[in-house]
Amino acid sequence: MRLSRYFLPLLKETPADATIASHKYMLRAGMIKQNSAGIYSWLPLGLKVLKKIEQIVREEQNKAGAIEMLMPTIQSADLWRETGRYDAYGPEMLRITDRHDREMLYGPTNEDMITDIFRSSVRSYKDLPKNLYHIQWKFRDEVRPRFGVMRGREFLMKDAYSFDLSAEDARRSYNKMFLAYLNTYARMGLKAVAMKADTGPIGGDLSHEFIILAETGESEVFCHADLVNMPPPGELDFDSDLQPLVDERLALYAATDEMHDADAFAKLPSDKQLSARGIEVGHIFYFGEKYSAPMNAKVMNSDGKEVIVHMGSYGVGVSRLVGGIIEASHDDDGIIWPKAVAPFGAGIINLKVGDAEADQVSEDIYNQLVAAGIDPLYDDKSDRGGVKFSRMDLIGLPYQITIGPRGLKEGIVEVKTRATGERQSLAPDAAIKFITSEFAGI
Ligand code: 5CA
Repeated sequence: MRLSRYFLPLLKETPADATIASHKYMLRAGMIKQNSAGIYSWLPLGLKVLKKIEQIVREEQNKAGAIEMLMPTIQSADLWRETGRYDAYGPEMLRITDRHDREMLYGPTNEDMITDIFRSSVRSYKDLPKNLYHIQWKFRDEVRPRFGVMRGREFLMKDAYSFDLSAEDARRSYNKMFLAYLNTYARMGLKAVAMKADTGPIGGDLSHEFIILAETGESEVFCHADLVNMPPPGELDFDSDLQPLVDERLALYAATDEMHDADAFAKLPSDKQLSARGIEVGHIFYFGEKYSAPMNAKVMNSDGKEVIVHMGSYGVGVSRLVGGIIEASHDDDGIIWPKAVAPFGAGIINLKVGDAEADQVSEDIYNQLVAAGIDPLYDDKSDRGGVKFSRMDLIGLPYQITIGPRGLKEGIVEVKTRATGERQSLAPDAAIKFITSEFAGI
C-alpha cells in the first residue's frame, strides 16, 4: 500500500478521554474512530489488525475441532424467556421493538440461540460431541464504557458452544478450549494465564478467565509467578487425553479477585506470589444443563434413553485483544506490533520523494516485498524525515526501511527493527532478504 493513497487519519493531539496507551495510540494512529460512547468505527489500519487476530482465533478453533458458523446480531426475546434470562440480564441488554411490536434484542451472547439451533436438529448421541462457534459483534450496554475498545458497548467476540452427552465428556470439550486458548494468545505474542473465575450472568460452576498482565488492566489477579512464563502447549492431538496438560497448569495457583483464596495464596513461596492487574482476553465456562434443561435440548443415548446435553461456552474478546496487545507491546513513541498481527509487515520510508534514484530503489523494494508477501506500507509522501520517522514509529510496523540519497551513494539503505530499535545498514537486496527471513513461518 502506498501511503499517499491510503486512509490513515492520524491525530496530533491525544484526545482528553484517552487515559491508557492502547486507547491513545489507537486513536492517534488512525485505527478507530468513536461514533458514540463505546461504539467505534474500525478504520483501515485498525481493521487489518482486527482481521489478523480474528484469523488466528479461527485457525486455533478449527484445529481444536470447533466448527464455524454465523448467528445474527439481533435475536428474538422469546428464546431468552425460555431460559429466564430475558428478565435476569438487566439493563446491560439492549432491547429493541420491531414494527410488529415484537420484542427483540441485540445479542450480548448466544447460549440461548445456539441451544435452540442444536435442539432443532441433533437427536442422537452419535452426533456428539459438537462445538460450534461464530465470530460476531455483541452489544452490552455497559454502565461505563471506557478504555476504547477494551470495554466497548459494541465489541467483537468469538464465542463457541460445546454439546456433550455427559459431564465427563463436557470436561474433555472444556480442556480442548482451555489449551487451544493458550496457543491462540501465544501466537499473538501474548503471555496469557488461565485463572479460576466467577461465572457472572453466563452461570455454571467451572470457569477460567484468560488474563494478560498489564498495569492498566481492570481486573485484580493473583497467581503463581511461574505460570506467566510457562510455554504454551503447542501442537496438540486434540483426540488424546488432555487432562494431564490442563492439570499441569491448574496445579499452580491462579485466581481472579472474586475467586481469590488469600490463605492458599499465602502458602506459595513469597517470591512466587504474583499479585497484579490484568486484562481478561477470554473466558470459558462449563455450565452443564443450565440452558439445555429449560430449553429441552436432549439426545438419545446408547440405551435409547433421552438425556439432557451438557454444555459449555467459550469466549475470546477479539476486539479487546487489539487494545490488549498494544498494552503489552508499546513504548513512548507508539505501538510495537508483534509480527503475527501487524497491519503491515514493514514500512518503507523514502526520504527524498522526487529524487530519481531514491524513488527507483524505494519502488523496487516495495515491489519485491509485495511479491514476498510482506505487505509493506510505502511512505511515498513528501513530508520531512522527522515526520515520517515518528509516524512510522507510532503505527508500529515491525520493520522500517529508510531510503535516502546519502545512503544510496554507498549503495545502502537502513533497516530498523521497531521492537529493539536496532539499525542495520544493508544493501537493498540484503534488506529484503533480512525482512523476508524474519517473517518465515509467521
Ligand atoms: N458466552 C460467554 C462465552 S462465549 C461470554 O459471553 N463470556 S464473557 O462475557 O466472558 O465474554 C467473553 C469475552 O468477551 C471476555 O473475556 C472479554 O474478553 C470480551 N468482552 C466482554 N465484554 C466486553 C466489552 N464490553 N468490550 C470488549 N470486550 C468484551
